Amino acid sequence: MRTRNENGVFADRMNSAANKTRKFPSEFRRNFGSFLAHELIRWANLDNRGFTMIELVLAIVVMAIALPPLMRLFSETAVTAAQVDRIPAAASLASELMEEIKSRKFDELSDKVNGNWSTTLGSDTGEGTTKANFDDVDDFNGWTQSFAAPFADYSATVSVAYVSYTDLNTALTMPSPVPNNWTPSYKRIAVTISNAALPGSFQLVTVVTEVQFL
Ligand SMILES: [Ca+2]
Repeated sequence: MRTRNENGVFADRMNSAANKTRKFPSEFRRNFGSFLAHELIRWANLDNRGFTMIELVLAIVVMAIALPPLMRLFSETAVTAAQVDRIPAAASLASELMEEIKSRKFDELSDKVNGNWSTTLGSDTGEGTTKANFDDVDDFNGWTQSFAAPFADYSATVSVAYVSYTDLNTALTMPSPVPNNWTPSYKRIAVTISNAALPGSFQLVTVVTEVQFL
């Protein structure tokens, strides 16, 4: 005859359920026999155990070691993103100004005097500091300007110098006085764009010669 316990459940059913609960881990491992099963059971057993003090301390130590580099990585990424946005704008502004300079003639003089082109570089008499008055490329030597919004945080400087055809990248210092037949027929134009968010300035350089204006 089947007997019931105080909750009204059959005793033999209770025993059966208890046996299944006790046997479950070993049967589970035997049936599947895998490391994964073992780990699952171990994880399940740990579920209600909570953390020991040593585990908590270790977790804090790991966080303390890992967090600073991670935070630095995030801030560096933000700075780099700001720079990436500004570099194409700087290149575009430099190119625009360079094209404007190159649209002017090679020299104020229409022909050499004593074998020389202009012996001073910069705006000529009557041209002042108004860009619209500039009619040759070296009028822009020493030119500085800012830009209208949304590029108000960019600025430009320009330098123009004679260079020898043997070294187009090295500006020649004008001698004083300038001897006859000294000035080369090449001028190096350097447009430099600056922005406070960029680690360095952006420079665009080209060389022009009087031949292209003939
Ligand atoms: Ca001029």
